[in-house]
Amino acid sequence: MNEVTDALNQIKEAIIEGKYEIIPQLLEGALKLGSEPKLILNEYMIPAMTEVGNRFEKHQIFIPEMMMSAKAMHAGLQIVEPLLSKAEIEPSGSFVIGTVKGDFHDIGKNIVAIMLRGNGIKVIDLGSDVSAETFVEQVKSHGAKILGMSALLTTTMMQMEHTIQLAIREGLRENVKIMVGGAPLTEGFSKKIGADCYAPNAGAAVRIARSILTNTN
Ligand code: B12
Repeated sequence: MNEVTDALNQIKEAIIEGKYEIIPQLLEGALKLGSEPKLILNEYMIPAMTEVGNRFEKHQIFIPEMMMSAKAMHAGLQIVEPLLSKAEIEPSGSFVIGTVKGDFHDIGKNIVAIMLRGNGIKVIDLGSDVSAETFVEQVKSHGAKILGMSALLTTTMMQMEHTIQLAIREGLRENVKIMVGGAPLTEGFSKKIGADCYAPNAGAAVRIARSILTNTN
């Protein structure tokens, strides 16, 4: 294994093992060796979290380990984000994003936000555990063209429908495109609840958002 691949695999391993203290040092090393931030994120950091999920599902790890991995992922995202944003093109519209009420999973939502920002889109990130009322209020006050909602739990997915229904009641639905995502979602579910689009990953989210913003500008 060459030096670069070895450095990248160490990052993946450190996230899986939840060794957040060594993440900055490992990332700096990989970047010094010339690794692209986007490649580190897409090919090593995100797959590390997928592996964490697999191990949790097989009862090989438990919540405390999962939390350590999430902490390591956050430490890595803080370093990678400014580097990805350097590729910024001109802003083309605003995108309100958040994880739905009752759901504290924010890693995937943060990655989507980072990638959108890196593609010149103004993002208003409401964080996690966001109520339908807050989503609707924030879309109104920012005049956002897209609302993105994330859910990682089957028990919180239905919050998306509540938000869409509230947007309809508030007369906002015609002005905003609604995009949904998160591991348990499907295209069919997104159609069923009346969303405009579903994206299975951050790359697709960026592609769809750019096309919406280009067509509505
Ligand atoms: C890390 C993690 C946690 C961390 C979260 C830390 C954090 N700050 O986010 C902690 C430890 C806190 C946690 C807690 C819990 N978790 Co958890 N968690 C995970 C885990 C391992 C990884 C999630 C993750 O970060 N994935 C990596 C990211 C990059 O992927 P992603 O989120 O899917 O995002 C991508 C796409 O989905 C998409 N996307 C995501 N959001 C959006 C939004 C938009 C708008 C778009 C367009 C696209 C998009 O783009 C992203 C990037 O490509 C998953 C397992 C899994 N396989 O998903 C379980 C998992 C989601 N958790 C689960 C459970 C059960 C829980 C708990 C209920 C456990 C408990 N008993 O307490 C609690 C719930 C707490 C709460 N109320 O939210 C279950 C859910 C099962 C279900 N059917 O609902 C899973 C699937 C594990 C399992 N296999 O059982 N968890």
